[in-house]
Amino acid sequence: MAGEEVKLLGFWASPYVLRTRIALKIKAISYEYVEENLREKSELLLQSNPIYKKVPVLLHGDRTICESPVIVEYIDAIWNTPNSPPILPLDPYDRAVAKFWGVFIEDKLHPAMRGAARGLTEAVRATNVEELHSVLQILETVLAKCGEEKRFFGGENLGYVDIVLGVGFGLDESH
Ligand SMILES: N[C@@H](CCC(=O)N[C@@H](CS)C(=O)NCC(=O)O)C(=O)O
Repeated sequence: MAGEEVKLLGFWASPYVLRTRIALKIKAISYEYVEENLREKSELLLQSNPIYKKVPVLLHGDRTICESPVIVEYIDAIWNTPNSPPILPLDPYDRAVAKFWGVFIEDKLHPAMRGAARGLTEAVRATNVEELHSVLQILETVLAKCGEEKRFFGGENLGYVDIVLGVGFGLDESH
């Protein structure tokens, strides 16, 4: 399976697509990148992701994988040779912790960031900024604790939480 053709449907400005490109880069996977026009989505995108009709979509042989955290996890699981650095921790509990913070980033941080930027009135924005502060406080505490002796959330190498979180804060493929 690992040797099958890999294709990624993406959009240049999408942080979600960037997550998957970073994962593919970590694993040194050759793949074909197909840039989508999100105003005029291709038949391939509509057929591959009929539920959400969004990028990224990973096509691996005859398999289709959607949703960036799921794709990152899939890439990690399929290309798991001893020479390729793991993206998720190998220990089941550490994996669960990393995935928990991934969900927190999706469910709490991203809506709080959107709310702080887009609140309709001054008062709503002020409440949203407060909410964002408290979410960031939680993340900062966790990251400071994890980072005490390590460079990244999960250790010395860029891992799952770094990828899920970092694309919103300037992490790109060159990292
Ligand atoms: N939860 C999805 C979000 C993907 C997403 O929102 N993709 C945007 C590009 S940044 C998209 O395809 N938008 C097209 C649309 O909403 O029609 C993931 O993590 O992959």
